[in-house]
Amino acid sequence: CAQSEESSKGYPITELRSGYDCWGPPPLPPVQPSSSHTVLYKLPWRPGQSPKPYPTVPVDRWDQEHVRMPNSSESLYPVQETDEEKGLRLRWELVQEALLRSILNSHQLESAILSYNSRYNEKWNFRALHTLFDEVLEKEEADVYFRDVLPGMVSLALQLPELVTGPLPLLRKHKCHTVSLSQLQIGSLLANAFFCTFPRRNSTKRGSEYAAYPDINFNRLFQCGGTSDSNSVLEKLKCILNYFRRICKSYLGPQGTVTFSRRYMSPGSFPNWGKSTKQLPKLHITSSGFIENEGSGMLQVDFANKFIGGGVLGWGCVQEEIRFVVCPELIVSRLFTECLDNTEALIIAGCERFSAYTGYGHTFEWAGDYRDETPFDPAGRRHCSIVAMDALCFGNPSTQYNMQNLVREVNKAYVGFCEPEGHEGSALPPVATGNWGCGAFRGDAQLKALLQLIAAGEAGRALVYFTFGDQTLCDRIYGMYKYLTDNSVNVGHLWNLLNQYSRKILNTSSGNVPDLYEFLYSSVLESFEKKGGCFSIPDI
Ligand code: AR6
Repeated sequence: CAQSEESSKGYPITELRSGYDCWGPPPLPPVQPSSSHTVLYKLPWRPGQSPKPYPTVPVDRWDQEHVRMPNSSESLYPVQETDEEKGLRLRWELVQEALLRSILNSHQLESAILSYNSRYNEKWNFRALHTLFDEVLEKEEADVYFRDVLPGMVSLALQLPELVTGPLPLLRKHKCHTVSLSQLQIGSLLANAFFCTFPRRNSTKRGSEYAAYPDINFNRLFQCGGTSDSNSVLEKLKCILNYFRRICKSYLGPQGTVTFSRRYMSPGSFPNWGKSTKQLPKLHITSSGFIENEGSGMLQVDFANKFIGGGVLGWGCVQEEIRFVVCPELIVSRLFTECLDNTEALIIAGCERFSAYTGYGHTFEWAGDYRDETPFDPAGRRHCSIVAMDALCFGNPSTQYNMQNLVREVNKAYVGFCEPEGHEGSALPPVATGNWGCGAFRGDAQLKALLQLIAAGEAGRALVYFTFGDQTLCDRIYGMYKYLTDNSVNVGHLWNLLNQYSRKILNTSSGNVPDLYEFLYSSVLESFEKKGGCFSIPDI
């Protein structure tokens, strides 16, 4: 089953796709309101029109279970009424007054935003935003933005009370809960985030109400300027502006829907890895291509931070942040997703891609508008499913082979890959992944590939692995995979071998740590010889 192209190995991608019809069902529960699924628009979804908000009569909740909305009647802000007197005003009135004034450049935008965030007058700066509009964009382009795009963004932000009429639940730790929103509702929420209107979200200090949530107001991104790293921040801003330009320009607005599903498994409910008799999954591995392109129609892994989106609203510009700026609807998950614990993942189905890009990290650049032709499912979601799973970040990479860490990582991958309720028995699309946890988080890709194979094998779905241009890694992982499968090593057996390796390095002085793959080759060979067989290690 090896492929003809040198850069790709394993099962042909077409064969892996043929297991499910065309795009396959998204691995998510259907959109059906219930106690564990909040739907903030009217069902059923109809193509060609933007879904109407639900409920019809707005409900305002100002509590710890829901997002505190900027337009809540309980959202008050201190204002200096006279020289001596301070008073409280409705924050939403302040927002409306500020944003409805004429805003013709980034400096006026800064003043508007600070007028309802006056506590941060001395703390925030808008360096990146000013650099973009004063120095990077042509004057004509900047003028067009303030003349044509910004008013649309203001209008979208200020329609929040009419567009998001129901309380938006927080997706809290250790609770499986799903939220479905229309793309238009997400646009309005994100426009509010851009204008920094979300109350109680400006302090990330320990003990503050939202300390366990990612930040959502865009002020941190606006101030990431003035260093040699700021170029990628400016490019990220271009992606975001392109998103707003697109959704504000379209006459009907975006018409689809997006579902965000927090998945939690209690630590006691995971498979007993050492006892599993499941086969290793089918694997396609390639050094060319990207998860978000060639992984279309598959469950695409977001190499996440436990604070979803990681540094998207700051300096970060690696896999997760790039995905979030080219598909900005993902950013709204930061508004309501508490940081992920060890046995949790977030699945996002339906988001649209708006921008093309080139480069990575410091070389990242916005490469223009992107028209996403992905078809919709019957519930209005684009057939694009992303699973956010945060690997462990290893200060000292040698600790990644500790049993406790292996368990943590395999469980994390499993909670992301496993069959969602309601889909039992249906063929699940493959997982599109790669060097998860092996860039910023300093993991060993050879190990992580095996852990992901174990989790995918147990979950009963194929793995499509992108090594991001690394042909040697592609050959090595495939060589190991072929060796294991040729020798009928299954999930449980492989897990036990990793366990042995973990014990071995624990008892070895640091200089003499054996290479993981060498260890596996010789261990499998030993057990094979014991059974009277003879098998040679591939030469790679
Ligand atoms: N497709 C396939 N592989 C990719 C792609 C892509 N589009 N982009 C990168 N890679 P990294 P981590 C490969 O560092 O180590 C963020 O800040 C490439 O080989 O993004 O899990 C998050 O918010 C790259 O080195 O993931 C977290 O805070 C490798 O994937 C943190 O980084 C790992 O990408 C997560 O770090």
